[in-house]
Amino acid sequence: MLHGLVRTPLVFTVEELRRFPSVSKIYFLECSGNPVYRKPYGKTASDLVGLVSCVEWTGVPLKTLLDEVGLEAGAKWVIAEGADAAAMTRSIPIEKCLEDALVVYSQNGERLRPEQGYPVRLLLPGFEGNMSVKWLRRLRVADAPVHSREETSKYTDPMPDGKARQFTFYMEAKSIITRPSGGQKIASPGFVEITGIAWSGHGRIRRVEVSVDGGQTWRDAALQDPVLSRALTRFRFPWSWQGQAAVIQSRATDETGYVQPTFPELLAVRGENAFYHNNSVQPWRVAANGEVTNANN
Ligand SMILES: Nc1nc2c(c(=O)[nH]1)N[C@H]1C(S)=C(S)[C@@H](COP(=O)(O)O)O[C@H]1N2
Ligand SMILES: [Mo]
Repeated sequence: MLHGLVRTPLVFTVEELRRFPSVSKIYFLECSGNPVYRKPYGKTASDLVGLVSCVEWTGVPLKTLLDEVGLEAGAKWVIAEGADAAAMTRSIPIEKCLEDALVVYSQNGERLRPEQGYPVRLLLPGFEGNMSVKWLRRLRVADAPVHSREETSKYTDPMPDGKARQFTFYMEAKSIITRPSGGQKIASPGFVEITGIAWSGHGRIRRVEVSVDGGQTWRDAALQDPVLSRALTRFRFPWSWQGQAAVIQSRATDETGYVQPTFPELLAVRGENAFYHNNSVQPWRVAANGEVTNANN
């Protein structure tokens, strides 16, 4: 159902939704609690940033549906409601709804799986995963946000001054080395290809740098084409490892010029009480015997 500040409210079935012109787009989807902010951190790349995915989504631009019903004056937010027992609800600014929000029914060419929101979910490219409401049953156009549980008690960011940031939608630029990474072991000294993924909710990844000396010096990694907006980007970096103990890490820069921060840099701004939106650089410790562990632990 699409109703609220619209000229012609619309109740439609999934089959009717699928009669609209469709688009297929590749986007990442990441939980903003990926990883949680506080130590102790996990052991592996999957423990640390496993709550991210990147697939081809198929559905209808939300703009097409909003054009169909006609927005009335004062339409500033769209309130999306899920059909789960919690009726999970989020408020989405109208600008995002008209820019690139999708109402999707397929993922990688197959219908959404039950756990991904079958039959229909919202997909907000680059915004925190929580806002991509699954099992979507209602979109209400409104002049103000609803201040639901997920945008007050959850998914807000407590700051050192005791106030909290609300509506921190964007997932900022981030990267992680996935090989070699925590839990893995380099078999013997010699050539090692360092590789990983980078992404940004603000658009394309422009650059990924890798350091193999604990952050003293950085060099550019190669980005694998195509580098898509708001999608995971693979990077690769050749390393000649002589069997010494080392700390390796990657840092991403996106098309806005924003550079991924270190954890101490994040801590200096956000303080100790933050929880979501930890996009800090992930250092891995390589021991002389080739074992790789989380250098933050
Ligand atoms: N209706 C509904 N939608 C939801 C959720 C939920 O609990 N209920 N979880 C959200 C959260 S917190 C995230 S991170 C993403 C995860 O999407 P995925 O399971 O497809 O990775 O879905 C979001 N959409
Ligand atoms: Mo999440």
